[in-house]
Formats: sequence, structure tokens, C-alpha cells
Amino acid sequence: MTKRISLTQYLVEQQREHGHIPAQLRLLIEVVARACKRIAIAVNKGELGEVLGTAGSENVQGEVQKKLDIISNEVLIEANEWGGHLAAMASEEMDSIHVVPNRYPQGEYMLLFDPLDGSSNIDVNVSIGTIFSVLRKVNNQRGVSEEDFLQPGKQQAAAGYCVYGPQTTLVLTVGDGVAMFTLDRETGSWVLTSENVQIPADTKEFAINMSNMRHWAPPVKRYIDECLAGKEGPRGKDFNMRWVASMVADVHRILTRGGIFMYPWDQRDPDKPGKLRLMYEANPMAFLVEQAGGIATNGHQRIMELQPGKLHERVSVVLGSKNEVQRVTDYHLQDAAR
Ligand code: P6P
Repeated sequence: MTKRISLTQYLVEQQREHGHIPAQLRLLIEVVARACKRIAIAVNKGELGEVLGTAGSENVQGEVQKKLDIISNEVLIEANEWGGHLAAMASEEMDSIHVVPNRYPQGEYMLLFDPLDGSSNIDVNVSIGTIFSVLRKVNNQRGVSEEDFLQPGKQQAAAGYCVYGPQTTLVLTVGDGVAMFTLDRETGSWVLTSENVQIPADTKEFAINMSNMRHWAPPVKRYIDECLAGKEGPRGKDFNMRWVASMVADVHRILTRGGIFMYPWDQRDPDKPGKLRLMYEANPMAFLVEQAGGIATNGHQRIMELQPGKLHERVSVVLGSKNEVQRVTDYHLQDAAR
């Protein structure tokens, strides 16, 4: 039974025992956790808060913004800019970075986030989430720029998400395993409910948007065909499929009971590596998955090794139970060797 302690006590004890949660990082994590609580309240109100539906605008991705996308983004910006722990922020919902205004002290970290991932699920009451990634500021001059954000995922100081589902759960890593905190709505506290999370190496559950099957590259089609062939096929076992269309919900399931999640390249837009964003979706999820004993690749190589070329860069994602992700990588290698 995991000892039921608060997020603050967990972070203080982690710093005392392992010393890699400096004060500014602890403050950052607690501020993001508090912002997620506020987002959870807005999400939970739904129509009662008149926050459903579209905002009548588009983001840099060309996606129609939901009211809650914009509200969540504003909550995270306002919560983080005055604390002195951050130099700048970047968001899926903002074209360029948001540098901490001169009226506030600058800190040594940079925060990236998808403020509300899975927006297509907001209006139909299906789990959605906030994803965040923390990088260290690389130069000590005040003028932080977009280029300072372009660090490979292996440089992350911390990463996590909050899933707004039947429970509101914050999942976090600072590089020493994965811990989960459930929001106690009666006290308003984040309570530790799981630590040292481990993803089983094998699974019978895959997550992919099957409607794109005709567009996939051969190795992906081969892998999924074999899953669909089940016991009678080359895998010799039946598989189950899940697709929530909220990466946070699908990854949370995988961290909780194993599985493989795939959003691969497809031929609809050959120059686009994939749909998901590298900096504030794939990298933080890859950090969490690897810290839980899983693997996260773009089908060919480790996501956290990729050198970003631009802030809103997209990437193919294959992550989860290591033996399944490795199989997909092997199929790509075999296909390339043909
Ligand atoms: P599709 C949500 O929009 C998202 O970015 C991820 O959270 C999710 O896994 C994926 O896109 C869903 O994409 O094409 O199935 O709607």
C-alpha cells in the first residue's frame, strides 16, 4: 500500500533523499499541479460553466480552439509567470514562446505544455488532460529565445500530465521513476497513490486509430495485421484494441496496465513525420514511459534522442510495453533492409 502523503511531502522527501528536486523545480511542479486543479474544476463544470464548445479561433496547428483550450492555456500562463522559477513558456496553443515579463524575476527553467490534450473529447465528456515538460534554461542572459527550447527530450528535468477522468490524477517524473497523485476533492490535496510505476514488458492491448490503416507504412500494417490475426496468426495470442483519442488517457492506461500506443507516419501528408507534437506531447510522454520501464520511439529511434528543429515540430510515436515497441522497430529495420 503506497503511503498516502501529499505532493509537497513527496517532493520534499525526494529532495532530502535524492537531492535532484531543487527549490525552483519543486515550486514549478507545485504551481503546475495547482493550475491543473483549477483546470480540473473548469473541465468538471462543463456546460454549467459555459465553457464547452469552440472559441471561434484557430491555433498555430490550424486546429479549431475550444473555449477550454484557451482557458487552460491562460490558467497555466498566469499561474507560472510571477513565481521566479521560469524564464519562459511554450504551448501548443501559442504561436511563439511566452517570456516571463520584466516585472518578474526570471528562473532557471522553461515550461512547455499542451494545456488541454484531446480537445475533440471535451464536449462529449470523455477523459482529456494537460501534458507538461520542463527544460533547463541553457544560457544565463535574460534574452531567452525559441532556440533555447530546441533541446532533445533526454534533457528534460521533469515531465508529467494530469488526466481529467473519473479520477483527476497527476502523473510525474523528475528522472527517478514515475509517481501518481490522485486529487482529493474534499481537501483539495494531491495524494500519492502510486510510485515506482512499471509498464509490463508484454501486452495484449494496442492503441491506434484504425481508420487510418490504408495510409500506414508496411511495417505498421504488418504489426497491426498480426495483432488482428490473433491466436490463429503468427503472434499466437488474441489482442484487444483501445483508442480514446486523448493521448493522456491512452498513455495513462498503458502506465497502469501495459499496452502499445501508436500514432505513426502515414502517406496522407508524406512530408509530415506524424500528427503528435514532439516538444510537448511525445517528449514528456516518452520520459514517463521510459522511467516506467517502457520504450518510446518514432518507429525507428528513441524519441528522446531526436534533435528538434522547430518548436511545433511533429513526430511519429510508438510507445509502451518494451517487447511490443521493439517488435515494431524490428519490422521497420527488416522493411528497410529489403
Ligand atoms: P485522432 C488529440 O487531438 C491528439 O493530439 C492526441 O491526444 C490523440 O492521441 C490524437 O490526437 C487523436 O488523433 O486522429 O484519432 O483524432
